[in-house]
Amino acid sequence: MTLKTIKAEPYELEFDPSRTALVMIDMQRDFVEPGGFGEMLGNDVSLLRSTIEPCQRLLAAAREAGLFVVHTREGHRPDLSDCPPAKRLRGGLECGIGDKGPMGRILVRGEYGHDIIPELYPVDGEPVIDKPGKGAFFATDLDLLLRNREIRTLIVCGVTAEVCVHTTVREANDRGYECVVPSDCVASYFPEFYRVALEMIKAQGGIFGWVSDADRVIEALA
Ligand code: TIU
Repeated sequence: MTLKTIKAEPYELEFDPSRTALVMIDMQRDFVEPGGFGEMLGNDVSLLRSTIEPCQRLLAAAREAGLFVVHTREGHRPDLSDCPPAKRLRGGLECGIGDKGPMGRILVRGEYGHDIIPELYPVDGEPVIDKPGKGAFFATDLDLLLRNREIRTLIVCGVTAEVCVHTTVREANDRGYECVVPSDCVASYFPEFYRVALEMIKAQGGIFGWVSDADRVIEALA
């Protein structure tokens, strides 16, 4: 076992690459691409698209270093039987979960908009976790996959910082994983939420984990 060190806040993080996973959260067309669900709701997707290039670099470095790479997608079965009515009805949207949106039915598995953007598409052997909630551990087998590989450290990337990334980091923290979030590999539609989401992770001595960036994580993986 060779331990490596990521320069991060609030302090350096030691990790064992053979027990570390890269978790790419919900880099789906409907959240990230112009013309998708996110933009239809009035959001500026360019704020999210800035993560694509650093995520690509980090994903390449992680694959090169032999890290376990996992992708997630938020979405539901076509009959919506796994979508809580509270989630489906929230916001009273004219076009919400399950409805026909600009890129297919919103947050429904198998639809074009639900899939991962081509720039970050999984390669053979990389599991894709389809999750009905915001957190990647809720009602999925992610924890089982990670424990079977004795994974201890998670590098968590994706969107959005304060919603699915944060929920996943909090779930992982309570399950005993150490999480590091590269700041340029996560984003929010709300700049203030992005800033505070990262502050909240590293406050109080790293209450939920560590914050670093793509370059410093890549340097550590080299
Ligand atoms: N993936 C994820 O964060 N899902 C969301 O619904 N995010 C929002 O910010 N709305």
